[in-house]
Amino acid sequence: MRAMDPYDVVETGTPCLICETNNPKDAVMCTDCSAPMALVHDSIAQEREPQIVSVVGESNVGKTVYLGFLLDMLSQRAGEFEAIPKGAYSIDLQQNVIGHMTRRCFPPKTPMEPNQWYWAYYQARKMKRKAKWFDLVMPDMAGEAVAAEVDNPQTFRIVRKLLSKSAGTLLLVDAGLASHGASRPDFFALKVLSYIDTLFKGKRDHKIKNPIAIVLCKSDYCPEAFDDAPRFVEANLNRLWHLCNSRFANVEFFACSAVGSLAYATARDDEPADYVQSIPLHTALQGVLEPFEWIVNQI
Ligand SMILES: Nc1nc2c(ncn2[C@@H]2O[C@H](COP(=O)(O)OP(=O)(O)OP(=O)(O)O)[C@@H](O)[C@H]2O)c(=O)[nH]1
Ligand SMILES: [Mg+2]
Ligand SMILES: [Zn+2]
Repeated sequence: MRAMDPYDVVETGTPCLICETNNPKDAVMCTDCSAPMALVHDSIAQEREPQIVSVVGESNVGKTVYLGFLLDMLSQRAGEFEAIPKGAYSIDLQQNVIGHMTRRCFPPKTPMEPNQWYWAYYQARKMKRKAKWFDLVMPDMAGEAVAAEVDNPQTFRIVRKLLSKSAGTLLLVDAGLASHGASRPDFFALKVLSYIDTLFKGKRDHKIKNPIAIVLCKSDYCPEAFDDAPRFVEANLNRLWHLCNSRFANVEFFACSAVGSLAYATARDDEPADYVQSIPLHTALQGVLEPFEWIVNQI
């Protein structure tokens, strides 16, 4: 009898949902991109092609906080949706965020290694009779990984795979910084959008049709963003505004905030003197669900 060739196992194994690499049947994570293999098993059980919604933005923009609260709202049947988490791993992200915020601290920074990211897989539908169920996969990427891939394409293949397979994208931008005249949020958003533009190989006269929601995070620092989000973008993120208009057919702008009031803690004796930490005194969610609802209505 021929000894079992390890390559046979790989070839007959399960293809990863994100990067399509064949994995051994009992693999927990994809050997190539680290996406949880439970996504594949759960999606086979649903007999539907899952839709990926990606949340991108610079490090520290507020992706983890946003996604954690969004998933928590969805699982509490907020708005016009009902959503059911598939698999216990889908609850870890919201539990992590809610757990930290109830202790009045923000969750820690997402590690750069994809095998440490949280993934959520939800089954969702509108709360209407006979509304169709669809499956949503939402990973919480690290901003540094997004930046690395955007600056040097192919360095973080998982980011590339996720963005190219996404049915919709939420691009988070730090509105607090932008309102104070910083150009960094504008440039970062511009890089991500031009990356997406090349990824979908849009011809010069064909605009990209994939829905992109521009989410103005930390709008508690600049309440005017809530009054008129497009106007805020035109005034404070002008480069982004122009690229959206010239290359993307399906863009919408939203203001969002997770905290009601903040306190600031300064250095202990053993810490650097310029150390300031913000402490969320209470959560007050504003505009968290709207961008997601809009994306889902477009896909
Ligand atoms: N004022 C205000 N600050 C916020 C809000 N959301 C997040 N922050 C601040 O932004 C910081 C970063 O939030 P995260 O959600 O961890 O950011 P991230 O985009 O996941 O960052 P990476 O994990 O490094 O990619 C938090 O520690 C808070 O200080 C908000 O709604 N309002
Ligand atoms: Mg994070
Ligand atoms: Zn993979």
